[in-house]
Amino acid sequence: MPIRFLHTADLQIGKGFGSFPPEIAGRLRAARLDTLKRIAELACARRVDAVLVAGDCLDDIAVADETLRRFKVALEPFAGPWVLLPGNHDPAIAESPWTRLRRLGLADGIIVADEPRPIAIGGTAVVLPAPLRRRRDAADLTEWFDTAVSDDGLIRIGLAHGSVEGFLPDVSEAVNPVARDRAARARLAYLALGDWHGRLRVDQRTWYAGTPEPDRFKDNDPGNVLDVSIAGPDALPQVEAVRVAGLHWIQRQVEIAPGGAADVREALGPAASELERCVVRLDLQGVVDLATHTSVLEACEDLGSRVLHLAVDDAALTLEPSQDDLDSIAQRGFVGEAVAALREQLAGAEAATARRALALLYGLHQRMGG
Ligand SMILES: [Mn+2]
Repeated sequence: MPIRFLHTADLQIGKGFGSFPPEIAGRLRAARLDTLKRIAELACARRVDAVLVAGDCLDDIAVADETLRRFKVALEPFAGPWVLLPGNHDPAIAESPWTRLRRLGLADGIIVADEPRPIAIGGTAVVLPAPLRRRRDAADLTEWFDTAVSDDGLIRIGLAHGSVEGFLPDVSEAVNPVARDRAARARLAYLALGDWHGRLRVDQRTWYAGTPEPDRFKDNDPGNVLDVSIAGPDALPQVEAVRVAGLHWIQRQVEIAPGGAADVREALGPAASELERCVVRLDLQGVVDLATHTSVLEACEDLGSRVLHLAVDDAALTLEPSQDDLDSIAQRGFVGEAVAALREQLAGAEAATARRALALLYGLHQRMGG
């Protein structure tokens, strides 16, 4: 008997996005709930047997009750079963979002996998969960899968949250480790993993789904859920990535040449048709005259009013006033004296500061139509 399910993880509902302005942070939080609702609708439309969430449904053990209620509502389009695994952001400690959710009342189809014991799914499969009971565990919590007994003919599916040993780039593996050969050792047809926010195939039976809604500028293929079909206990899984992300997070390095302000807008490339769904960070670099710099700032302001959010880092953009720039700034009175003083400093130790000050003066001058 086959099984088909959606595999997702790392929704981190309630994430604060504290580095963004409050209004934008609110929209980023709302996007995660919208995406969860889309996943529920997708599960319903595709008539899957279950949705497995491999940890970090919620961003923090202290998320507000309001957030927990909205989380429950977002699950409603799919009756279940949902199998929700506590991860390092929402570990199953004594007083956790899971105990609070139970008090708020959970629908029958919602299974909180906060105990390491088998969960039967529809008579064809058994899910073996490895819930986190603290944020960090040095032990491999998936070890019990190896000796877990299940009826012959059942499809064995592992569900865990952590770091596959010897596999992930730039990740400490001392915390929440998962043995790289766990699927083979525990005779799993599939091991559904969370914690790594990109989509990643570890082997043909072991996958990270990645977060379904991007939450940072990292180009590792977030924004999908995995639609997994398994024909029987020994069959290989068929895995299809389905795009569900609501927002695009785009970070670009933009080399600006003199006269090249249009490059700011062109940096976004094909995403340009959905600008209002883009969270953008531009790192500007290059050497430009002041006229170009003013045009670049205007182009950034224009782009900023078209996207959901734009952050610009121009620390690596070097300003090199041209003779035209300097000649066009008023030469008389207080401004003239300031310009003359700054021009003298262009060759000195404070040259970078002098260039910035001249750029400011130039910008003011242009805006006042001088
Ligand atoms: Mn995590």
